[in-house]
Amino acid sequence: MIELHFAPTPNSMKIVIMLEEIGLPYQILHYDIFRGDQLAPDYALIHPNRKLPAIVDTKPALDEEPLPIFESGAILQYLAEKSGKLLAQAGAERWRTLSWLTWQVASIGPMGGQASHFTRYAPDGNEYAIERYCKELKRLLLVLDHRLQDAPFVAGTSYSIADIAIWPARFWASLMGTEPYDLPAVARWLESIGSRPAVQRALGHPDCKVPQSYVGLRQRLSKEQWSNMFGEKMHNGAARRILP
Ligand SMILES: N[C@@H](CCC(=O)N[C@@H](CS)C(=O)NCC(=O)O)C(=O)O
Repeated sequence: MIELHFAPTPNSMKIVIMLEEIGLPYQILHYDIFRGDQLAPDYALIHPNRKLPAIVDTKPALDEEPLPIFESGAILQYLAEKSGKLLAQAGAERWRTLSWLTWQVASIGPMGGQASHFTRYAPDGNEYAIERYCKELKRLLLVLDHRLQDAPFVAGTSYSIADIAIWPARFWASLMGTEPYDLPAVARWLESIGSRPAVQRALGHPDCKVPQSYVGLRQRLSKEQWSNMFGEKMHNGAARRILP
């Protein structure tokens, strides 16, 4: 059984899609990140950086102990290796998959996250930051489009964990006026992945509904929500060392 520590955001949705694709049994444990559920002391033992998603494999292959894994890229690789699906075992396709997976977690993910922060949560008057991150997001989507003009999937001929990692970009790209459907190859790829039965099951999963506070531009957070997500409570959470 895989326990999935989940918030209804693109990073957690990658893992729901993957679990639906490979057919491993899983249980979703829901976190309200605005309420600060991720700051509960014990969660640091699963995810030292206190973000979502994380998983706990209650029956790992080699260890007797339940195995926690954090960072969506590492979780996708772990589940691919455990199931023997969606990551080639060797050769060029494997390395293209890992290159594009790393591009997602190191480039379009963080840039999209900053674009999302400044367009949705930051106080007004951050025009420079909004322009910088939205422009960079658009540039990265163009890089993706060029790749997808040459191949049906990012790693080449086969659907892989790299496609699963990048596909949820559609959530925030369209929110920020960087409409990915304007890019023809990206649009074709978004639709082909979006119509997969596993992706449809993930999107329709009753535990994956997205509340209004997670979407929409210019959100107004309460002081408590702000502190949990970006302020003092979030920083204090990292300041404490939690012993196993
Ligand atoms: N690099 C991480 C990013 C995780 C991340 O930033 N998760 C967000 C939700 S999408 C989160 O937990 N935010 C809550 C917070 O920052 O306190 C991954 O790929 O797993």
